[in-house]
Amino acid sequence: MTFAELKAIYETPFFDLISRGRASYLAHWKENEVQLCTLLSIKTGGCSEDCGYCAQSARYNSGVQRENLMTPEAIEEVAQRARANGSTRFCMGAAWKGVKSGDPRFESVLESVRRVSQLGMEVCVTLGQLGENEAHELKKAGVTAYNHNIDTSPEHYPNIVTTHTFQDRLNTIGHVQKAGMSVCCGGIIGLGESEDDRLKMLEVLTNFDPAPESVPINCLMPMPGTPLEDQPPVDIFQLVRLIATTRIVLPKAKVRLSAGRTKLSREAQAMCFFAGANSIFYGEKLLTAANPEKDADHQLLAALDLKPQMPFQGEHGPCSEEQECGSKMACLT
Ligand code: SAM
Ligand code: DTB
Ligand code: SF4
Repeated sequence: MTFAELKAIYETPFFDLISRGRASYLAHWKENEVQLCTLLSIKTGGCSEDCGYCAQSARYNSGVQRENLMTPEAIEEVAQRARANGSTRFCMGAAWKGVKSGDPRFESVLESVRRVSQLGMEVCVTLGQLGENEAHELKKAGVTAYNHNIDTSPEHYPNIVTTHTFQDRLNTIGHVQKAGMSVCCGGIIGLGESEDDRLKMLEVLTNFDPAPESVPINCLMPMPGTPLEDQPPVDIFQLVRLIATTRIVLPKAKVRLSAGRTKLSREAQAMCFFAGANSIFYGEKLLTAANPEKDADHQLLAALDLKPQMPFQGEHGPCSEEQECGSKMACLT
């Protein structure tokens, strides 16, 4: 899609826009289901990159302590608990610029992926840059989706990150697509960008081939010590507009209401779900930043008559055919 087309949708009168978002959601998804995803930071802090929003960059005094890569055993334990708590997707994040085949740390991540994929949840990883080989190895180990955000528009990106380029991000996404993994790619709002920048980001996402399977929309969590620590909060109606626009132009994607929910009221989150968001990160912690309490999320979903997506039946293994829901896993229904 073009920027002009996206802008025309985004500028639709607010209530018409969210009604269109809801209609697009209902046409493509089972009514009133929200996917719960658990996020685990398997390697925290000490990252070489200078992403201006990130508490895990070694360049900023954010108070985040550098930790070693978690063992496959420890990761598997957390994944088992996540499944027991109703998560159907387990996402492992590492504070790395990227990974290289043959590196023992990458081999260890592959082993973790093999173990988690046996549990019957969708397996997502976000490890930074990948080449073709690394992408193939991850796919072979059982990764469902690779998360690699473009974060903002190509124009604004160099104001936020200087240690790698927007094109580097696209190259990794190309390798992920070529290896046959689903792409989870979205961005952050609240980085000092304009609303046009957000639509330019969406323009890039709508031109991916194949389309992204999941689009996380993060609101900046301003992390102490980072260059963006004093950014003002995002306007809720701008967030809802962006979610509705994303739902309309990428109707089959999971639109994930990601970082920043601790700053949103229940009413604000309800509006995001109405506009088309159908997935959240679930559990008290994101990677290093706070997330709502589990009980609060259960209460919110119950109050809105939203059901967590049904768990997958691990023992039946991956489904050979892509289902309407976009997942490649066998589900209970
Ligand atoms: N190092 C890998 C990378 O950069 O792709 C994986 C981890 S990185 C923390 C994953 C994503 O988290 C980033 O692309 C960004 O969208 C999001 N993120 C990081 N810090 C954030 C913050 N303070 N607020 C909102 N989103 C954030
Ligand atoms: C994504 O888009 N958001 C998640 C996940 N993908 C890896 C990460 C959010 C991180 C928020 C900041 C933190 O916890 O440090
Ligand atoms: Fe490193 Fe990823 Fe944080 Fe950037 S966003 S500093 S690459 S962990």
